[in-house]
Amino acid sequence: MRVGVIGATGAVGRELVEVLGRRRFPVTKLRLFASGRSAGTVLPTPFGDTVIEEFSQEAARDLDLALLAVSGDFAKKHAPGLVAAGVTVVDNSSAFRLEENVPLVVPEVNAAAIGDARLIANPNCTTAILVVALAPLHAAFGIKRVIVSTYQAASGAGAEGMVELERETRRVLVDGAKAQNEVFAHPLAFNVIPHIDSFQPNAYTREEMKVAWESRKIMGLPDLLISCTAVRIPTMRVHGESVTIETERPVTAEAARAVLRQAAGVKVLDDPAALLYPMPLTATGQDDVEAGRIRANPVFGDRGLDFFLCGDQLLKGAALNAVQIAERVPALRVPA
Ligand code: 2RA
Repeated sequence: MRVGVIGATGAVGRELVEVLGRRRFPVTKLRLFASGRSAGTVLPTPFGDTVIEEFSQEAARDLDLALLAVSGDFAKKHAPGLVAAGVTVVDNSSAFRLEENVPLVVPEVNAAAIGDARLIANPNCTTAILVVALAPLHAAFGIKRVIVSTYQAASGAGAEGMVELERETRRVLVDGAKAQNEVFAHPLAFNVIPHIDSFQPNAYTREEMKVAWESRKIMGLPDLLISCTAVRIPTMRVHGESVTIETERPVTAEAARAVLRQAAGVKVLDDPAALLYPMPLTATGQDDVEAGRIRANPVFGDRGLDFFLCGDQLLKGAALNAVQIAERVPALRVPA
């Protein structure tokens, strides 16, 4: 299969190339596209050294699969043209996620939604990490309401965010200087920032609303009551999420643990006596979303649960989920 990664030099683009190799995606030719600035650079990949090309629709139209790790504006401009040329597109941006005729997919939850679509949207990282745990709990206990508070890593702001966190941490520790911010709204080193993406008229941020809008679409629950507070913290690449749910049917921590142990894409790490719970340090580089600190929430009697999730923002939150989607596209299936 001729596979193109568009936005190959970004944090998600680089991870896409690694994931394609690691999952032995049937690539006959890998092409890497980026802006003119990077064109001509040779990148080592699991498929051999590959020269970065400047993107144009003309150059990319003979691909079978295009994995887009670009801005929403770029995706809006170019994805329809690629699809019209017969390319299957998996888009990481928010451009098409809420469009009715574009499936928004987390394969563990709604792979069937892919159908015969040639343009498929990959959800926001925070949403993808959340729904792999919410969906099996909903199937088992019925979810009435969800309250989420996030602890989001610098990687959510791309490679520039990661570079800024590292540089500013050094600046403070090594140079004894004040941190300076360009990518984030405030210095992130030694800080937490309750502000990700733009503020909306309802006083939530767009990141917080994405969690609500996208979870409802993926889970097929348009009326799900869900509220999110999204916070950036000074970690590198794993998003943590503190989740409270109210359920339709009685739930216990033990029953929820049993459900999550069986859930695809989830790894239960929940033994406080052994100091075992989800953490960015253990979830980094892992495909599964870690779930732990599972406990009954007394506010909701026997119908409430608290738990904590950690998922690698660049993997399940982005590149891994995109490749898992591509693996499920019927038109791209390689005959056994
Ligand atoms: C963030 N969720 O963490 C966003 C990235 N898609 O900033």
